[in-house]
Amino acid sequence: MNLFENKKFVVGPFMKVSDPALVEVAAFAGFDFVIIDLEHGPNTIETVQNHVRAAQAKGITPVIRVPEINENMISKALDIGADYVQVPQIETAADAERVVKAAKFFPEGSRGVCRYVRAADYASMPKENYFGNANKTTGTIIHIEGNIAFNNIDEILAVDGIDVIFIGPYDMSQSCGVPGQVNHPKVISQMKEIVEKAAPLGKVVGTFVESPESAKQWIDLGVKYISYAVDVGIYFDACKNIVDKVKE
Ligand code: 3PY
Repeated sequence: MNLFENKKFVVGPFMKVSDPALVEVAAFAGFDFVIIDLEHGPNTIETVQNHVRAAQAKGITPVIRVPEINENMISKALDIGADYVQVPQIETAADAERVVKAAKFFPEGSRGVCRYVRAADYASMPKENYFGNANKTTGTIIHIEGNIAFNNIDEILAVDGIDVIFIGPYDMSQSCGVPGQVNHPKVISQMKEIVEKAAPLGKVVGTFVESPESAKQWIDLGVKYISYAVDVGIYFDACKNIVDKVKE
């Protein structure tokens, strides 16, 4: 897990389509990671195993977004070999601590222990290698996306063991009373405040963007984990561009 090593920022799309071929395509295009989505869309923990394999085979980082704070799903995502687990709807420091506890073995946490899983090469890996390294080779990403989280941001930022603070602009826009208006001044101002508070603490911040201009704007403000659009949206834009040009 060296997603950020020697990189000013990293960029990757959300994957909702169940066919891991699109993960391979994302890797060929040069994305650094993919966020394989279990919160929205049709995927299940069983369908995403091959997305994880495809990402690792092509040298990019598989992140799994689980549907909610759920110890069992966090452990399953890491057991099948995801390098990072991304957890939505974090509201308090206690929520963030729950994520760390579920994702890390002792002493950082109390992740369910099983080595008969892909992450431990199905128990063929020496025990000491697996349990000695798992906490270092996997990471945690948490979503800050509502007013409750925003009001608790100082306590959440103080929690150890979180690798990326991910600001979800869409959920945040809803929480600000302007659903979908991700460029609304109220949303942008909350997002910027989080970025500014995270910087002196050395915390990595991420967010979701849908245009290169928006990606650049957040990168310039110090955001390092750029989640860029969604597989189906990228495909739609490409199709629309072709159709518009051919039919004009
Ligand atoms: C949000 O914008 O709320 C997200 O969770 C990213 O899709």
